[in-house]
Amino acid sequence: MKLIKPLIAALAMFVSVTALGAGAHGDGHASKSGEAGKPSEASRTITVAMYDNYYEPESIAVKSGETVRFVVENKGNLVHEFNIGTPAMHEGHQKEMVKMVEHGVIQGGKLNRGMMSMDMGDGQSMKHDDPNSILLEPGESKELVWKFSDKADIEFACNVPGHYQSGMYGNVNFN
Ligand SMILES: [Cu+2]
Repeated sequence: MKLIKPLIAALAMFVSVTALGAGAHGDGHASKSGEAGKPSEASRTITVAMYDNYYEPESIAVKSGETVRFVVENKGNLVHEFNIGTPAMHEGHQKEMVKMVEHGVIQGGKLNRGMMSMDMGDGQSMKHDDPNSILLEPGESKELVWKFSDKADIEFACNVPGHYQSGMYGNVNFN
């Protein structure tokens, strides 16, 4: 039974890290993060690489009202998300993504896309098709066009359980 102790230690660590992270940014501040942008209105392209567990670049600067085309590449070994939202939005989404892991939709480096359209029994599915977010397996790449309508407290973040807590988020600075 040599395996059990380290496993319990790892689990305990995960739980305490998760508890620490929850509410760290939860100021209840309900500002909007912008809206889906039109590709024809994008002023420029920003390439974002996702690793285990951080982004490159670590932060971005935009102008109020600017539309940006993001090319997001997963260069890590785990499933990662690129989600543009307020800290409160990320906190809410993290709870949904815990369910995706519990149901086996996300398994480390694998994304079970077939399961994402399944009804989870409560009329909800795990489609994960919000316009402010993309979820990628290792090696995948996808585009997202976003309009930063108004200056607000916005972060891009990965809400796969444990990733935000280990630092996988970056600031959107308005200039
Ligand atoms: Cu991640």
